[in-house]
Amino acid sequence: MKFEIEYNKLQTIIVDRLYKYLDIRRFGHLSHSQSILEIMDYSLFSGGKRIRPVLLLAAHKMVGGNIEESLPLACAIEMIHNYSLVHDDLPAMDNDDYRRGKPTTHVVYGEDMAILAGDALLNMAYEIMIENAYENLQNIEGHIKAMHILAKAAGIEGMISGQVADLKYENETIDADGLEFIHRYKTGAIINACVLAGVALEGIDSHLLKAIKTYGYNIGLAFQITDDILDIEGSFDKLGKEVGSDERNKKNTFPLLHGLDYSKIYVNELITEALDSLKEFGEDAYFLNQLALSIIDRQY
Ligand code: GRG
Repeated sequence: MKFEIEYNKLQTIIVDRLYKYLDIRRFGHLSHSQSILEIMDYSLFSGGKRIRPVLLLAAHKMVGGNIEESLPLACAIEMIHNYSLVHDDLPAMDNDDYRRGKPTTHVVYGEDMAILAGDALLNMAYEIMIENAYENLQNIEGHIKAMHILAKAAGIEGMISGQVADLKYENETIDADGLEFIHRYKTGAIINACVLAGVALEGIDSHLLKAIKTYGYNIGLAFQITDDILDIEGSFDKLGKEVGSDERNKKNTFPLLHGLDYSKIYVNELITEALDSLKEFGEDAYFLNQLALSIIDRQY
C-alpha cells in the first residue's frame, strides 16, 4: 500500500508540473499557433502510467536527491515518451486508431498536426531540461550527465534505432539476438536511462552504478516483454488499445519467438535479478523494488 500511495503522489507531482509547462499563458505571444498546445495536451493528458518520470524521480530520491531538482527532467522524459507514441501511432508507422482508450492524436487532429505536436513535445523536453540546468548551476555536471544519458537513449543509440529495426523486420522472422536488440533499444533504453539519469544527478560509486545498470536494463526488457504478453492476453478495456496488433502488424515479439510460458518465466528471472542488484542500496531501494515487482503482473 505504501508503494501505491507513493506512486500516486509522484504521478500527481509530475502531472501538475506538466500542466504548468503547457499553460497557455506562457505562450500568449503565439496567437496564430496556440492550437498546437491543445494537441500536445491531448497526448500528454490522456492518461498514461508515467512510469518513466516516476522511475527518474524515485532513482534520484534513492541516492539522496531532492526531487524538485529532477522534476523538470522527469517531465521532459514524459514529453519525449509521448512524442514517440504520437509518431508511432501514425499511419506511416504502426497505424493505430486507439491509445489509452481514446482515438489517437492523428485520428482527432490529422496527421500533419500530430507530427508537429510530436515534434513540439520533443523540443519542449530539451528546452525545459536546459532551463533547469541553468537554474541548478551548482550541479551543472550532474545535469549535463543526466541530459546526455536521456538524449542518447531517445536517439539513435536508443529508441530510434529500436524503432528502425522494429519496422525493418516487420514481416521477417528474426533471431533471439535481433529481438533482444529491438526490445532493448526501442523500450529498454529510455526506461534504463530514467534510472541512470536520476542517479547521475547525484553521482554514485562504480559498484553501485553497476548494480543500478543491471536494475534499469532488466526492468526495461521485462517491461517490453510484458507489453508483448499483454498484446496477446490483455483486453481493450484495460489496455485502452486494440489487442493483437503485433500479430496483425507481423511484429517480432518475445512470445512469438519463445512462447508465452517461457516469456513469463523470463520476465520473472529478469525481475529477480533486478531485485538482487538493488540489495546494494538497502532499505532506500524499497520503492524501486516494488516498482520492479509491479511489472510482473501489470494489466496495462
Ligand atoms: C516514433 C521515434 C519513435 C519511436 C517509437 C515508443 C515507441 C518507439 C513506440 C511505441 C509503441 C510501443 C509498443 C513501444 C514500446 C514501448 C511501450 C511499451 C510503450 C507504451 O508505454 P507505456 O505502457 O504507456 O508506459 P503509457 O500509456 O502508460 O504512457
